[in-house]
Amino acid sequence: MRNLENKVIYQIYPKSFKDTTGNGYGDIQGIIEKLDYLQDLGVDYIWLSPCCKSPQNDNGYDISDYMQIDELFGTNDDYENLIKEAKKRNIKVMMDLVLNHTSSEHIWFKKALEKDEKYYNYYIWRDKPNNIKSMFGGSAWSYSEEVGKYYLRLFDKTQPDLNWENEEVRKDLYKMINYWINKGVEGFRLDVIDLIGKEPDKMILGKGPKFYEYLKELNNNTFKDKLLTVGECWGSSIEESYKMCNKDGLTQAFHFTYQCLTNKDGDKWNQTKLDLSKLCSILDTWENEYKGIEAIVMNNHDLPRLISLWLNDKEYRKESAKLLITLFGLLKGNLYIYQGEEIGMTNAYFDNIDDYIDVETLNKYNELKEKNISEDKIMDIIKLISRDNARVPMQWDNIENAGFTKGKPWLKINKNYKEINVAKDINSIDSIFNYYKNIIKYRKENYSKIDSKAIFKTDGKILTMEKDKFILYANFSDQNININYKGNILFKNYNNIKENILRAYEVLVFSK
Ligand code: TEU
Repeated sequence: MRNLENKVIYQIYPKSFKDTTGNGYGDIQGIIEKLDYLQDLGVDYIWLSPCCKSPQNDNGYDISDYMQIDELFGTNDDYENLIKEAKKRNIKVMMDLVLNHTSSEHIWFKKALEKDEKYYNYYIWRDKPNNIKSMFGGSAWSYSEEVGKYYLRLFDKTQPDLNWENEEVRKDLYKMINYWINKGVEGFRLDVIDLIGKEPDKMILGKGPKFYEYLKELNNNTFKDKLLTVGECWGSSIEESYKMCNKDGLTQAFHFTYQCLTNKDGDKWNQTKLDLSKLCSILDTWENEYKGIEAIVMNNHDLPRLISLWLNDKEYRKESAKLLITLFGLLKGNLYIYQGEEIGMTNAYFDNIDDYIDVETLNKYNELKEKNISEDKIMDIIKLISRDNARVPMQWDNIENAGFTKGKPWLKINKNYKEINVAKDINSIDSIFNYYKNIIKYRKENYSKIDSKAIFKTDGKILTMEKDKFILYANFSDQNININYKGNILFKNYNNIKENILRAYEVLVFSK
């Protein structure tokens, strides 16, 4: 493997990371200011969610100019300065590539609306829509009065899908990627990359017939198997992920199998209880069968905070956060950390729909209102699942606006910032931050002990993971449970250990 294994990648949502101008939005200068903090944590890469020019209808995943950094975040020079400053700290920059669609504000789409033949064929037009649904609710087809046809948009109506069958589209995208590689970007996260092979007339969306061919061409014209690339491929099986992760494709893929475990029948708006036996089976497959590099990820900008979804983010918040990073931090592959999880940030749980901004959330709210579901019932699921939960500003301090901005934050600050913030955690020896640092340090110094066969077991409350050199016990329940354990303690998430008892949300790791 191209020594791209056992890396720690820290995902930054630039809009919510650190504002240095007082306009209420995070910016690139703010990231530069926090590079020492990230170096102290021990990260190898920073993955920035998109900063290119965008009308922000989908917070930057609707790009109107791939070559221009949006002034909301700064300038192209700022981005190049970030790459330089990060490099000084042995941190590489990973760019978020949105290749499946552009913004409707992109010049290509504007020309398409003017019926410019070349750019008309950059998108997917039909006289009549079929019943493909958008990921954000409703039909995936929108009618253009200017063109007199429908265009495909698997996300928001302002995010028209690109026509990857058109070689001109692919060439323009490769040119753009190489521009950023030449600027010093050394990694790429590829947004919904499995959708580029779609065949809408056959109702094929993910991993279509030409997907692997496009992936090979993309890789051979840009990354050339030298850079760390991770594809976002919701619901990919181990076989599909394995098939796309090789020298002709990606380094690794986000499959989101375990993160979606509590989605009832695949519907995240319909939650069910965490089934530890299913978690064990997924982890067993990824740890023992998958030959590629697993992308270990608990949180991101689209998911509710995992300690809020799976465990107890109130009375046992610290124990819960440490339990999860102990289990996931001792898995093989690359470890992805989403901003704020290293200090145990939780869901924001905003009570009022007016406090939400996410297009997916607002569409879901309106859809459920139309079904005459009560406001309380709708808000209960939105408070748990909305993507805005993970997008609230980073909590740096206990001062106004959590030290994120001197202006009015674009999205409300989580009201628990006075108790949960970086300044407090950095200075507390048994904090979640310092626990994350220790897990990351252990990975760097003992990866051979992690990179071994794993045996997973569970009784429905306690999950055990046994590797050659250590055994982990994690109590996912709020009860005290008797167990027999022995060995030298390697990690614990309480200040002490109790003889043969595993307490609520307690995790213990013993070296063998
Ligand atoms: O996400 C793809 C996607 O399908 C999820 O965002 C969606 O919310 C799903 O329900 C998972 O909860 C990528 C980006 O990560 C996301 O932020 C963008 O909104 C989307 O693509 C469109 O670019």
